[in-house]
Amino acid sequence: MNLEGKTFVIMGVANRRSIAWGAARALDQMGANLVFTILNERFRRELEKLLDDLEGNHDIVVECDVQDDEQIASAFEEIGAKTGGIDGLLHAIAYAGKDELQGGYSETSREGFKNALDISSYSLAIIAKNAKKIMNEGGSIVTMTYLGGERAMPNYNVMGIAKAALDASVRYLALDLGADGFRVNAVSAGPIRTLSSSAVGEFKSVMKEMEERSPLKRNVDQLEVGNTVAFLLSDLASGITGEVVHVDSGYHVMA
Ligand code: 0WD
Repeated sequence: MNLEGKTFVIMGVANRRSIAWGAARALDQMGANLVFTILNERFRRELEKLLDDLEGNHDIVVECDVQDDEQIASAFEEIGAKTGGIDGLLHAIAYAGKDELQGGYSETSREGFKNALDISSYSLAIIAKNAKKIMNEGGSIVTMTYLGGERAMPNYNVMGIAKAALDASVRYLALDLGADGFRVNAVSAGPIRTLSSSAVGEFKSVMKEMEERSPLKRNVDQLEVGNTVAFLLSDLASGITGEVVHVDSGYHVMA
């Protein structure tokens, strides 16, 4: 796939293992220009170490904490001014406290619930609001979700509720932004070892079950997920919006 001349914003690279980094590598191989947003300055050093691995244009790195409305607005203004317009965006951001990701869901605190839903679900709406102002014709937004939003899975708890809200947000944003010709979709990835997933209780056993029970009998990796993100960001997916595409070795079809 050739994405030369296209510019995409990547949100959510924490380190080399991040799914967002898998997407960045896939898009870079396809010739796209990339803009990165980071949670805070702490992540800039980590990202800069990785950027040498990319071939294409990736000079713009902007701080954007999705809990800060003003910072989001100024980040997207800056990105718009520096790029002259973007063709799409990957939102690969989620957070829940470690305490909330083990034991029973009924033990979730009000504060933990608010925080998880704010960062992991609401953020897509406010990002869409700001991104649409600088998006070129045919622009596309992709977010990352997980099967735990469709089914009850041990330990995923409040993050499952957040993913269910995120999946519904994809449908409502698809309707909203569709009026301007913009698309909004989600990729539901199988379990992948990253900084975020290491906080989920008994995560190893989830990965083992994928290997044993999924139709492909193996786990997926960041690059496979990234390739699907690239497809949804590209014009090849011009008729797809409001969709959740599972990149999980087919695990979601199993009873
Ligand atoms: O198995 C997995 N790893 C799966 C992940 C399976 C299916 C879906 N996902 C989803 C996650 O829920 C998330 O939405 O993919 C997305 C990316 O997750 P990841 O690549 O597994 O995790 P990670 O490398 O930790 O990146 C997520 C990043 C944060 O990292 P940390 O570890 O510091 O929480 O999200 C960013 C941050 O860089 N982030 C924020 N960015 C802006 N503002 C914020 C924030 N407030 N909070 C977290």
